[in-house]
Amino acid sequence: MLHINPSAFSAEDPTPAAGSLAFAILEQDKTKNAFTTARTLVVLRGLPGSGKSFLARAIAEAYKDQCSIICADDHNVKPGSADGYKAFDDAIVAKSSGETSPVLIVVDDTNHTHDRLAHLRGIAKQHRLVAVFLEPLTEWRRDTAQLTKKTKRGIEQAKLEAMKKLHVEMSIPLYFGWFLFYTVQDQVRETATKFLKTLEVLESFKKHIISGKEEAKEVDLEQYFKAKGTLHCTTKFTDYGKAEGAKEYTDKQVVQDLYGSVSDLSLSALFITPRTVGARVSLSEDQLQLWPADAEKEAESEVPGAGALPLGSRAHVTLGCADGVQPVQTGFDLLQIIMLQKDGQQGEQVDIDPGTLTYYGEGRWYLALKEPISATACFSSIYKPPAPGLLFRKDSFLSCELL
Ligand code: 2AM
Repeated sequence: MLHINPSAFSAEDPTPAAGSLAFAILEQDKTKNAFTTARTLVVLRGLPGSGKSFLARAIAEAYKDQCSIICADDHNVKPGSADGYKAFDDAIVAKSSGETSPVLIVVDDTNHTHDRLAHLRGIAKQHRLVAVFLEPLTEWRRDTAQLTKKTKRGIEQAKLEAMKKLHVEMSIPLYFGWFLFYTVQDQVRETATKFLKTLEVLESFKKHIISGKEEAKEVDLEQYFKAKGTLHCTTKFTDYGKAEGAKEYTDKQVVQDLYGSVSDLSLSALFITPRTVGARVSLSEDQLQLWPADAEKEAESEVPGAGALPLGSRAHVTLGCADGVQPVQTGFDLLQIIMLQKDGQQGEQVDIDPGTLTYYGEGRWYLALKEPISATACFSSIYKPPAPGLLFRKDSFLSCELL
């Protein structure tokens, strides 16, 4: 339960409207505890007068000295204008990069354009911060007639209407999912690398080698698979509203309620195919509430019969892809393996240290882990620039691209 100390707010602050601070980041103990250790960038987004600064202060009050607010108003940034962003961004980067930087950094600005959202997410990624995008829950947050009265900046309603259009368009991200905390990503990558190294020297693997040829030959799996960004388990690919069911998913009460919440994903298996390497995620009952009812059905065209598999069967973390392969393939590869298992295929089994490894033919290997990996993750969303930009960087296998 959230207890707000009234003295933390200025005299101008209204009393919070019932439910207007109902955010997981403020109300859920597990989430709050996790955010006191994992560095997080909370990006507030909303029209002037919608209650962002009030929300920022509520977060600061809840997290005390572990939280720092960076407010656009303090950096001469004007809503709807590109001016002033250099100094503002420098301040955000300075807070994000310092060793003594606060755990929670709150960016208080309108953030109503794709550019700004993608840019801030890029900063978060560069500095290994989990990014969460929050809009105030005030009743008037999109009512421009009320907002003109509430904002102290004297913005005309017509201008607010123009901002609102962009703001509403950007309310649907590229995708939703659970984003692994960065320290957890390091551990999962390490485990994945060990798995590939184990395979490379395994006689039965060499025999079936990734190309499917029967002759034994050397293969460098760490070169073969390229890393694909921040490790995450996609729940819904919404494509900024263009994907089918995107709006319905975004508007679901459970998605709103659990947005920003932290939970532990159970990674129960690792698998590779000639196209992808991934981790299977076994979702809990609570996590399944966020899983779209048609996620498996949507894969029917790629994996016939997948629609009849239990909800959550497609849940995975992509760890790497072969050249030219898109990450969405990882979920299809996993579903194919699960279909084979469902059809009773035994495959060729080998016991290795972390669990039972099974070869299902056509270069498909599945390692059921004796001990599932518990991966702490935040249910959040992603905005990306249209094409890799200035910050692009590529390291060795299973490291992150910057954007
Ligand atoms: P995945 O690795 O979890 O499969 C951005 O493209 C992310 O969205 C990818 O990492 C991929 O996640 C997922 N994705 C892309 N296209 C998708 C689609 N059509 N359906 C589901 N997920 C998709």
